[in-house]
Amino acid sequence: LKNRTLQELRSKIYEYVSGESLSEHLGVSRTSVWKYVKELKGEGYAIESSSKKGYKLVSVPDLNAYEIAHGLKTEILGRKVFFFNSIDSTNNYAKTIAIKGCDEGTTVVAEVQTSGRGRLGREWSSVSGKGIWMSIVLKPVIGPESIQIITLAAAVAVVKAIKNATGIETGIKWPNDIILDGKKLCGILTEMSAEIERVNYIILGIGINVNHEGDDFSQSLKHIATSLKMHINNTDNLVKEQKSVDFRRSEIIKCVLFELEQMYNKINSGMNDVILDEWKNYSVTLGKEVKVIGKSEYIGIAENITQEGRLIVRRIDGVKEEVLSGEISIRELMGEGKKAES
Ligand code: BT5
Repeated sequence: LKNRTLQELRSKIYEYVSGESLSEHLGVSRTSVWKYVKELKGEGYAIESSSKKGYKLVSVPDLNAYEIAHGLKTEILGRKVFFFNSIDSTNNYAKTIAIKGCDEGTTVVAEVQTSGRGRLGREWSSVSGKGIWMSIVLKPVIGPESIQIITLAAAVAVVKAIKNATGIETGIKWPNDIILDGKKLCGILTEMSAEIERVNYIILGIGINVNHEGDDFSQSLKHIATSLKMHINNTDNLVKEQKSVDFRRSEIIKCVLFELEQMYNKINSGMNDVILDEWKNYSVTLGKEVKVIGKSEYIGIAENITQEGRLIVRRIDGVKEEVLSGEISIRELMGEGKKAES
Protein backbone atom coordinates (compact mmCIF):
# COMPACT_ATOMS: atom_id res chain seq x y z
CA LEU A 1 0.00 0.00 0.00
CA LYS A 2 2.88 2.31 0.66
CA ASN A 3 4.03 1.67 -2.92
CA ARG A 4 0.51 2.31 -4.17
CA THR A 5 0.52 5.64 -2.33
CA LEU A 6 3.80 6.45 -4.01
CA GLN A 7 2.43 5.37 -7.37
CA GLU A 8 -0.51 7.74 -7.01
CA LEU A 9 1.70 10.65 -5.97
CA ARG A 10 4.26 9.89 -8.65
CA SER A 11 1.63 9.88 -11.38
CA LYS A 12 0.85 13.48 -10.39
CA ILE A 13 4.31 14.67 -9.48
CA TYR A 14 4.41 18.44 -8.61
CA GLU A 15 0.61 18.45 -8.18
CA TYR A 16 -1.45 18.21 -5.04
CA VAL A 17 -3.42 15.00 -4.52
CA SER A 18 -6.05 15.22 -1.81
CA GLY A 19 -5.87 12.94 1.18
CA GLU A 20 -9.46 12.05 0.51
CA SER A 21 -8.89 10.78 -3.03
CA LEU A 22 -5.82 8.85 -1.90
CA SER A 23 -7.74 7.13 0.86
CA GLU A 24 -10.57 6.34 -1.57
CA HIS A 25 -8.26 4.91 -4.24
CA LEU A 26 -6.33 2.84 -1.76
CA GLY A 27 -9.31 1.83 0.32
CA VAL A 28 -7.69 2.88 3.57
CA SER A 29 -8.28 5.59 6.17
CA ARG A 30 -6.76 9.06 5.81
CA THR A 31 -4.67 8.32 8.90
CA SER A 32 -3.15 5.35 7.07
CA VAL A 33 -2.42 7.56 4.06
CA TRP A 34 -0.69 10.02 6.37
CA LYS A 35 1.35 7.14 7.84
CA TYR A 36 2.51 5.97 4.38
CA VAL A 37 3.40 9.53 3.40
CA LYS A 38 5.44 9.83 6.58
CA GLU A 39 7.27 6.60 5.77
CA LEU A 40 7.95 7.76 2.22
CA LYS A 41 9.37 11.02 3.53
CA GLY A 42 11.68 8.98 5.74
CA GLU A 43 12.91 7.20 2.60
CA GLY A 44 13.90 10.45 0.94
CA TYR A 45 10.76 11.39 -0.99
CA ALA A 46 10.12 15.11 -0.60
CA ILE A 47 6.38 15.44 -0.10
CA GLU A 48 4.73 18.72 0.79
CA SER A 49 1.49 18.56 2.71
CA SER A 50 -1.28 21.06 3.08
CA SER A 51 -4.31 20.51 5.28
CA LYS A 52 -6.52 21.88 2.50
CA LYS A 53 -4.94 20.53 -0.67
CA GLY A 54 -3.42 17.23 0.42
CA TYR A 55 0.01 15.94 -0.60
CA LYS A 56 2.42 16.98 -3.32
CA LEU A 57 5.45 14.95 -4.37
CA VAL A 58 8.26 17.34 -5.33
CA SER A 59 11.35 15.16 -5.55
CA VAL A 60 12.28 11.50 -5.47
CA PRO A 61 15.46 9.86 -4.10
CA ASP A 62 17.96 8.82 -6.71
CA LEU A 63 18.24 5.21 -5.65
CA ASN A 64 16.03 2.60 -4.04
CA ALA A 65 14.22 -0.56 -5.15
CA TYR A 66 11.07 1.30 -6.17
CA GLU A 67 12.93 3.84 -8.30
CA ILE A 68 14.71 1.00 -10.09
CA ALA A 69 11.41 -0.76 -10.79
CA HIS A 70 9.68 2.43 -11.92
CA GLY A 71 9.89 2.52 -15.72
CA LEU A 72 12.19 -0.51 -16.00
CA LYS A 73 11.93 -1.87 -19.54
CA THR A 74 13.34 -5.36 -19.08
CA GLU A 75 11.57 -8.70 -18.97
CA ILE A 76 13.96 -10.72 -16.82
CA LEU A 77 16.80 -8.65 -15.43
CA GLY A 78 16.02 -6.56 -12.37
CA ARG A 79 12.44 -7.78 -12.10
CA LYS A 80 13.29 -8.69 -8.54
CA VAL A 81 15.58 -6.32 -6.67
CA PHE A 82 17.12 -6.67 -3.22
CA PHE A 83 18.18 -3.25 -2.01
CA PHE A 84 20.48 -2.75 0.98
CA ASN A 85 21.67 0.39 2.70
CA SER A 86 24.83 -1.47 3.60
CA ILE A 87 26.18 -4.91 2.77
CA ASP A 88 29.57 -6.65 2.68
CA SER A 89 29.46 -7.34 -1.06
CA THR A 90 26.49 -7.52 -3.42
CA ASN A 91 28.24 -10.44 -5.15
CA ASN A 92 28.29 -12.36 -1.85
CA TYR A 93 24.60 -11.78 -1.24
CA ALA A 94 23.74 -12.66 -4.84
CA LYS A 95 25.63 -15.92 -4.40
CA THR A 96 23.69 -16.89 -1.29
CA ILE A 97 20.34 -16.31 -3.00
CA ALA A 98 21.51 -18.03 -6.19
CA ILE A 99 22.38 -21.13 -4.16
CA LYS A 100 18.85 -21.10 -2.78
CA GLY A 101 17.54 -20.99 -6.35
CA CYS A 102 16.43 -17.40 -6.84
CA ASP A 103 14.91 -16.30 -10.13
CA GLU A 104 17.16 -15.55 -13.06
CA GLY A 105 17.81 -11.83 -13.33
CA THR A 106 17.45 -11.17 -9.60
CA THR A 107 19.49 -8.08 -8.83
CA VAL A 108 21.19 -6.96 -5.64
CA VAL A 109 21.99 -3.28 -5.12
CA ALA A 110 23.60 -1.52 -2.15
CA GLU A 111 24.31 2.06 -1.13
CA VAL A 112 27.62 0.99 0.37
CA GLN A 113 29.71 -2.19 0.37
CA THR A 114 31.91 -2.80 3.37
CA SER A 115 34.00 -5.49 1.59
CA GLY A 116 33.56 -4.76 -2.09
CA ARG A 117 35.72 -7.12 -4.12
CA GLY A 118 37.66 -6.95 -7.34
CA ARG A 119 39.27 -9.90 -9.07
CA LEU A 120 41.92 -12.06 -7.41
CA GLY A 121 41.00 -10.84 -3.93
CA ARG A 122 41.62 -7.18 -4.72
CA GLU A 123 39.57 -4.52 -2.97
CA TRP A 124 36.83 -2.54 -4.65
CA SER A 125 36.24 0.87 -3.11
CA SER A 126 32.46 1.33 -2.74
CA VAL A 127 31.80 4.53 -0.82
CA SER A 128 28.32 5.30 0.40
CA GLY A 129 25.75 6.96 -1.81
CA LYS A 130 28.13 7.75 -4.65
CA GLY A 131 28.20 4.77 -6.94
CA ILE A 132 26.36 1.85 -8.39
CA TRP A 133 27.27 -1.35 -6.63
CA MET A 134 25.16 -4.13 -8.05
CA SER A 135 25.13 -7.84 -8.85
CA ILE A 136 22.88 -9.77 -11.16
CA VAL A 137 22.18 -13.50 -11.05
CA LEU A 138 22.29 -15.01 -14.54
CA LYS A 139 21.60 -18.54 -15.69
CA PRO A 140 22.77 -18.58 -19.30
CA VAL A 141 22.64 -21.70 -21.44
CA ILE A 142 26.38 -21.81 -22.04
CA GLY A 143 29.28 -24.02 -21.05
CA PRO A 144 31.75 -22.85 -18.40
CA GLU A 145 34.39 -22.21 -21.11
CA SER A 146 32.24 -19.38 -22.47
CA ILE A 147 32.01 -17.38 -19.27
CA GLN A 148 34.36 -14.69 -20.56
CA ILE A 149 31.80 -13.68 -23.16
CA ILE A 150 29.51 -12.60 -20.31
CA THR A 151 32.12 -10.18 -19.02
CA LEU A 152 32.67 -8.76 -22.49
CA ALA A 153 28.93 -8.46 -23.10
CA ALA A 154 28.49 -6.74 -19.75
CA ALA A 155 31.20 -4.23 -20.60
CA VAL A 156 29.46 -3.40 -23.88
CA ALA A 157 26.14 -3.05 -22.07
CA VAL A 158 27.62 -0.66 -19.51
CA VAL A 159 29.23 1.53 -22.19
CA LYS A 160 25.95 1.75 -24.11
CA ALA A 161 23.92 2.37 -20.97
CA ILE A 162 26.17 5.19 -19.79
CA LYS A 163 25.99 6.78 -23.23
CA ASN A 164 22.19 6.53 -23.30
CA ALA A 165 21.66 7.69 -19.73
CA THR A 166 24.22 10.51 -19.62
CA GLY A 167 25.58 11.13 -23.13
CA ILE A 168 29.10 10.33 -21.89
CA GLU A 169 31.28 8.15 -24.11
CA THR A 170 33.51 5.59 -22.45
CA GLY A 171 35.76 2.81 -23.68
CA ILE A 172 36.56 -0.79 -22.71
CA LYS A 173 39.95 -1.94 -21.54
CA TRP A 174 40.29 -5.70 -21.83
CA PRO A 175 38.74 -7.55 -20.22
CA ASN A 176 36.65 -5.88 -17.58
CA ASP A 177 37.40 -2.18 -17.14
CA ILE A 178 35.40 0.75 -18.41
CA ILE A 179 37.68 3.71 -18.96
CA LEU A 180 36.86 7.43 -18.99
CA ASP A 181 39.47 10.16 -19.45
CA GLY A 182 42.17 7.50 -19.18
CA LYS A 183 40.98 6.38 -15.74
CA LYS A 184 38.89 3.52 -14.41
CA LEU A 185 35.19 4.32 -14.16
CA CYS A 186 33.77 0.84 -13.74
CA GLY A 187 34.90 -2.69 -12.97
CA ILE A 188 33.13 -5.96 -13.62
CA LEU A 189 33.52 -9.11 -11.55
CA THR A 190 32.06 -12.28 -13.06
CA GLU A 191 31.87 -15.29 -10.77
CA MET A 192 30.27 -18.63 -11.52
CA SER A 193 29.18 -21.96 -10.20
CA ALA A 194 29.52 -24.64 -12.86
CA GLU A 195 29.77 -28.31 -13.56
CA ILE A 196 31.93 -29.73 -16.32
CA GLU A 197 29.51 -29.00 -19.12
CA ARG A 198 27.01 -26.67 -17.61
CA VAL A 199 26.92 -23.34 -15.85
CA ASN A 200 24.63 -23.40 -12.81
CA TYR A 201 24.62 -19.67 -12.30
CA ILE A 202 26.75 -16.62 -12.88
CA ILE A 203 27.01 -13.64 -10.57
CA LEU A 204 27.72 -10.56 -12.60
CA GLY A 205 29.02 -7.80 -10.34
CA ILE A 206 29.19 -4.27 -11.69
CA GLY A 207 30.70 -1.28 -9.91
CA ILE A 208 30.33 2.17 -11.47
CA ASN A 209 31.67 5.39 -9.96
CA VAL A 210 28.89 7.91 -10.48
CA ASN A 211 28.72 10.94 -8.18
CA HIS A 212 32.19 10.80 -6.63
CA GLU A 213 34.22 13.95 -6.27
CA GLY A 214 38.01 13.69 -6.22
CA ASP A 215 38.18 13.44 -2.43
CA ASP A 216 35.86 10.44 -2.35
CA PHE A 217 38.76 8.32 -3.61
CA SER A 218 41.66 7.27 -1.43
CA GLN A 219 45.12 8.63 -2.18
CA SER A 220 46.07 5.45 -4.01
CA LEU A 221 42.97 5.47 -6.22
CA LYS A 222 42.95 9.18 -7.02
CA HIS A 223 45.28 8.93 -9.98
CA ILE A 224 43.68 5.81 -11.48
CA ALA A 225 39.94 6.22 -10.80
CA THR A 226 37.28 8.64 -11.99
CA SER A 227 33.52 9.15 -11.84
CA LEU A 228 30.85 10.44 -14.22
CA LYS A 229 30.50 13.55 -12.09
CA MET A 230 34.24 14.23 -12.10
CA HIS A 231 34.17 13.99 -15.87
CA ILE A 232 31.35 16.55 -16.10
CA ASN A 233 32.97 18.84 -13.56
CA ASN A 234 36.12 18.90 -15.62
CA THR A 235 35.64 22.30 -17.23
CA ASP A 236 36.55 20.99 -20.68
CA ASN A 237 33.43 18.85 -20.69
CA LEU A 238 31.16 21.31 -19.03
CA VAL A 239 28.14 23.12 -20.20
CA LYS A 240 28.15 25.72 -17.45
CA GLU A 241 24.83 25.05 -15.76
CA GLN A 242 25.59 21.35 -15.55
CA LYS A 243 28.21 21.86 -12.86
CA SER A 244 27.86 19.69 -9.78
CA VAL A 245 24.71 18.03 -10.94
CA ASP A 246 24.33 14.55 -9.50
CA PHE A 247 23.34 11.75 -11.82
CA ARG A 248 20.29 9.68 -10.93
CA ARG A 249 21.76 6.28 -10.21
CA SER A 250 18.44 4.45 -10.61
CA GLU A 251 18.17 5.76 -14.19
CA ILE A 252 21.63 4.49 -15.03
CA ILE A 253 20.86 1.11 -13.42
CA LYS A 254 17.68 0.79 -15.51
CA CYS A 255 19.66 1.52 -18.65
CA VAL A 256 22.35 -1.01 -17.66
CA LEU A 257 19.73 -3.70 -17.00
CA PHE A 258 18.04 -2.97 -20.31
CA GLU A 259 21.23 -3.04 -22.39
CA LEU A 260 22.44 -6.08 -20.51
CA GLU A 261 19.23 -7.94 -21.27
CA GLN A 262 19.70 -7.25 -24.99
CA MET A 263 23.22 -8.69 -24.79
CA TYR A 264 22.06 -11.60 -22.65
CA ASN A 265 19.43 -12.55 -25.22
CA LYS A 266 22.16 -12.54 -27.86
CA ILE A 267 24.35 -14.83 -25.76
CA ASN A 268 21.47 -17.24 -25.22
CA SER A 269 20.81 -17.37 -28.95
CA GLY A 270 24.45 -18.03 -29.77
CA MET A 271 25.14 -14.62 -31.33
CA ASN A 272 28.61 -14.28 -29.84
CA ASP A 273 29.97 -12.79 -33.07
CA VAL A 274 27.72 -9.77 -32.73
CA ILE A 275 28.87 -9.26 -29.15
CA LEU A 276 32.53 -9.50 -30.11
CA ASP A 277 32.05 -6.99 -32.94
CA GLU A 278 30.38 -4.54 -30.59
CA TRP A 279 33.09 -5.08 -28.04
CA LYS A 280 35.75 -4.29 -30.65
CA ASN A 281 33.92 -1.07 -31.50
CA TYR A 282 34.25 0.20 -27.94
CA SER A 283 37.68 -1.25 -27.21
CA VAL A 284 40.49 1.06 -26.17
CA THR A 285 42.84 -1.93 -26.01
CA LEU A 286 43.07 -3.28 -29.54
CA GLY A 287 45.91 -1.90 -31.59
CA LYS A 288 47.70 -0.61 -28.51
CA GLU A 289 50.98 -1.63 -26.98
CA VAL A 290 50.29 -3.57 -23.82
CA LYS A 291 52.22 -5.19 -21.03
CA VAL A 292 50.95 -8.55 -20.01
CA ILE A 293 51.49 -9.15 -16.33
CA GLY A 294 51.61 -12.68 -15.02
CA LYS A 295 54.02 -15.57 -14.50
CA SER A 296 55.88 -14.47 -17.58
CA GLU A 297 55.72 -10.79 -18.36
CA TYR A 298 56.07 -9.37 -21.82
CA ILE A 299 55.21 -6.44 -24.01
CA GLY A 300 53.37 -6.66 -27.29
CA ILE A 301 50.58 -5.31 -29.44
CA ALA A 302 46.99 -6.26 -28.55
CA GLU A 303 45.85 -7.45 -31.96
CA ASN A 304 42.46 -9.03 -31.51
CA ILE A 305 40.26 -11.15 -29.30
CA THR A 306 39.32 -14.78 -29.89
CA GLN A 307 35.79 -16.17 -30.08
CA GLU A 308 36.09 -17.01 -26.38
CA GLY A 309 37.18 -13.50 -25.49
CA ARG A 310 40.89 -14.15 -25.03
CA LEU A 311 43.22 -11.34 -25.98
CA ILE A 312 45.64 -12.04 -28.81
CA VAL A 313 48.93 -10.28 -28.18
CA ARG A 314 51.76 -10.21 -30.74
CA ARG A 315 55.01 -10.05 -28.84
CA ILE A 316 57.87 -7.90 -30.01
CA ASP A 317 59.63 -11.07 -31.23
CA GLY A 318 56.59 -11.81 -33.41
CA VAL A 319 55.24 -14.71 -31.34
CA LYS A 320 51.48 -14.55 -30.83
CA GLU A 321 50.10 -15.26 -27.37
CA GLU A 322 46.53 -15.83 -26.28
CA VAL A 323 45.90 -14.19 -22.95
CA LEU A 324 43.25 -15.72 -20.70
CA SER A 325 41.19 -13.58 -18.42
CA GLY A 326 41.62 -14.00 -14.70
CA GLU A 327 45.07 -15.54 -14.89
CA ILE A 328 46.70 -12.26 -15.64
CA SER A 329 45.99 -8.59 -15.74
CA ILE A 330 46.91 -6.21 -18.44
CA ARG A 331 48.25 -2.71 -18.31
CA GLU A 332 48.39 -0.38 -21.22
CA LEU A 333 51.68 1.33 -21.54
CA MET A 334 50.47 3.88 -24.03
CA GLY A 335 47.26 5.47 -25.08
CA GLU A 336 45.74 5.78 -21.66
CA GLY A 337 47.05 9.28 -21.28
CA LYS A 338 44.26 11.74 -21.83
CA LYS A 339 41.07 10.57 -23.30
CA ALA A 340 39.62 7.12 -23.82
CA GLU A 341 38.46 7.10 -27.39
CA SER A 342 35.87 4.62 -28.52
C1 BT5 B 1 37.33 -5.16 -10.86
O1 BT5 B 1 38.36 -5.89 -10.32
O2 BT5 B 1 37.46 -4.18 -11.53
C2 BT5 B 1 35.95 -5.69 -10.49
C3 BT5 B 1 35.20 -4.74 -9.62
C4 BT5 B 1 33.79 -5.23 -9.38
C5 BT5 B 1 33.07 -4.42 -8.34
C6 BT5 B 1 31.63 -4.84 -8.21
S1 BT5 B 1 30.72 -3.73 -7.22
C7 BT5 B 1 29.40 -4.83 -7.11
C8 BT5 B 1 30.00 -6.22 -6.98
N1 BT5 B 1 30.24 -6.57 -5.60
C9 BT5 B 1 31.55 -6.72 -5.35
O3 BT5 B 1 32.03 -7.01 -4.23
N2 BT5 B 1 32.25 -6.50 -6.47
C10 BT5 B 1 31.40 -6.21 -7.59
P1 BT5 B 1 39.89 -5.71 -10.71
O4 BT5 B 1 40.05 -5.72 -12.18
O5 BT5 B 1 40.59 -6.73 -9.90
O6 BT5 B 1 40.25 -4.25 -10.22
C11 BT5 B 1 40.45 -3.96 -8.87
C12 BT5 B 1 41.36 -2.74 -8.80
O7 BT5 B 1 40.65 -1.57 -9.24
C13 BT5 B 1 41.83 -2.42 -7.41
O8 BT5 B 1 42.99 -3.13 -7.08
C14 BT5 B 1 42.09 -0.91 -7.49
O9 BT5 B 1 43.35 -0.66 -8.08
C15 BT5 B 1 41.04 -0.45 -8.48
N3 BT5 B 1 39.84 0.07 -7.80
C16 BT5 B 1 39.30 -0.27 -6.62
N4 BT5 B 1 38.17 0.40 -6.38
C17 BT5 B 1 37.97 1.21 -7.45
C18 BT5 B 1 36.96 2.13 -7.82
N5 BT5 B 1 35.88 2.38 -7.06
N6 BT5 B 1 37.10 2.77 -9.01
C19 BT5 B 1 38.15 2.55 -9.82
N7 BT5 B 1 39.13 1.68 -9.53
C20 BT5 B 1 39.04 1.00 -8.37
